[in-house]
Amino acid sequence: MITVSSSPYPGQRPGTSGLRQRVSVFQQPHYLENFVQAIFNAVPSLAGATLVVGGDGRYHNRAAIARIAELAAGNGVARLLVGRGGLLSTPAASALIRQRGAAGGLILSASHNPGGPHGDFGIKFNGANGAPASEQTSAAIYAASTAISHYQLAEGEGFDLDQIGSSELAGMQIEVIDGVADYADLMARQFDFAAIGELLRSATFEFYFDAMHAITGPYAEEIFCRRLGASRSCLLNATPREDFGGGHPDPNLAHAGELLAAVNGAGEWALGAASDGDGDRNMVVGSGLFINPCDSLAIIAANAPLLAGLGGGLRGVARSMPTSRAVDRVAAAQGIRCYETPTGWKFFATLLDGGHINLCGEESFGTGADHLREKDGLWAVLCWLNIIAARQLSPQAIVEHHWATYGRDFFTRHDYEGLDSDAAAALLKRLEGSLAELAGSRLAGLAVESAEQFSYTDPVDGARSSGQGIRLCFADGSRAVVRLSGTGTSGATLRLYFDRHESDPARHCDDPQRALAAVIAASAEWLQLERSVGRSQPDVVT
Ligand code: VG1
Ligand code: CO
Repeated sequence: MITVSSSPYPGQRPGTSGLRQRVSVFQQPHYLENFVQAIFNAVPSLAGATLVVGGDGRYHNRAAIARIAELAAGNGVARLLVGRGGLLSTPAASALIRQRGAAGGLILSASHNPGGPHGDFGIKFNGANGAPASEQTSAAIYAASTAISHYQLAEGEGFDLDQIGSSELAGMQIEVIDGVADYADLMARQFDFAAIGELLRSATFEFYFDAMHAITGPYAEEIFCRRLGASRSCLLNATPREDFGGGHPDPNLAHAGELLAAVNGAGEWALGAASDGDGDRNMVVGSGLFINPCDSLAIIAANAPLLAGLGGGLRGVARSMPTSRAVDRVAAAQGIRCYETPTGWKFFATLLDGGHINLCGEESFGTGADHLREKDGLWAVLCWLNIIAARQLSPQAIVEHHWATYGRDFFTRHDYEGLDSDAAAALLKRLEGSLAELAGSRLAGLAVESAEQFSYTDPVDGARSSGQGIRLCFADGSRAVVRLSGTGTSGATLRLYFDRHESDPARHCDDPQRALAAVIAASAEWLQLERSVGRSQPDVVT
């Protein structure tokens, strides 16, 4: 056993359940060690217990796992469960923690952030329920990281990350397992694999899945090709690469060009899907049809009785605050409750644990359910395949039928990336200061009904979270939400969200930007972005 002295460091952003930084920052001496030791200090239940570790395969994954094994043994972990090749998708890790009774897991990923030696790396800590660390645990880890004086290592011979089997390191058992099989078994229990298999093998249906050279490739191959009989040619970019092939593993219209080209070239009976770096998010598209994640959540909710994993119906649903209110309408029709939470999956986890909901989602392409405690990209794609197979309707017809029943919630998100952090913080401060005088005023002709900072009290554990995004509600029913991203690693990212419900199908239009033009103009007048952060156009429009 070796004890290395070390000094406090301000690595983790307070209030976040993990650490996300440039690879070069992680490669500094003691940096990763400090954070992982802070986790062991803050979560004493890990000693003597099982710990899961795996990542999305990005650069530095293997080196980090080798070091984490030494730290785990040095801190008395009894058993380390590692995905073969060091690979585990975020949802698969969450499931594994739950299935194997682990006390927690370390997921090595910076999700959608680019990888490679010049890209980003990250470590997330999930607790015994498989969910991202709660606000309280995150705060305890942060506090431990500012008070750290040393870390403990057990040095031993390295173990073979690519070979399934058991080995030992200073009394700790290391088990390298097949991370894909358990997850595929879990999916087989959630869906009607016979019906989906028939759909995927039929000549009239075309399916494409883009793994974006990130973690979901091996999972997609096992599930779609080996178990469901789809042709191997339905998979795009299915080999995990340390730099994601130089791409940006973010499933959105800006970054999934290859997928969009394939699906748009197919007929109405086609579905395309993509996942992000660590496999927790999803995008689904039809031919010439973008299904926004808020609508996707609502459509899954409306079709829940068709999905075995949702137990024949819904207990309750939840969405993050900036997500459109499309799912609220489905909940109202079914007489169940819809919870509105701050952005981030940990807020859904307590509602799932408490049995209040069994379906939830975010506008940022995250959808999930009660089967584990993370958002789950492949699960959402399987929902769509199952719904199409059960209803024998094309994606287009399913979406149109939904809008005809519930009306349509137009939604868009505008991201301004790489802003000067001080300028962005000053902007948010100025906006907050102007909230009181906004209510009752008009912006670009639109009457403001209310303007507030969103706060949330967890109905299960009573924890209070404030400052979760500024929300303006207008008299015509539209909303604008402003918040700063918590996941970027360079400068600040400002996210603006807009939504508006349209009940008259005759007034539907194909372009959400046009449908939301009035509320976009109103918030532009308020934000004055050109003046405050020197930008007039967003970098990414979803
Ligand atoms: C973004 C999304 C948020 C999501 C988070 C983690 O956060 O907006 O909805 O939960 O990423 O997703 P932010 O703070 O940048 O807006 V991921 O795929 O990192 O696991
Ligand atoms: Co992710």
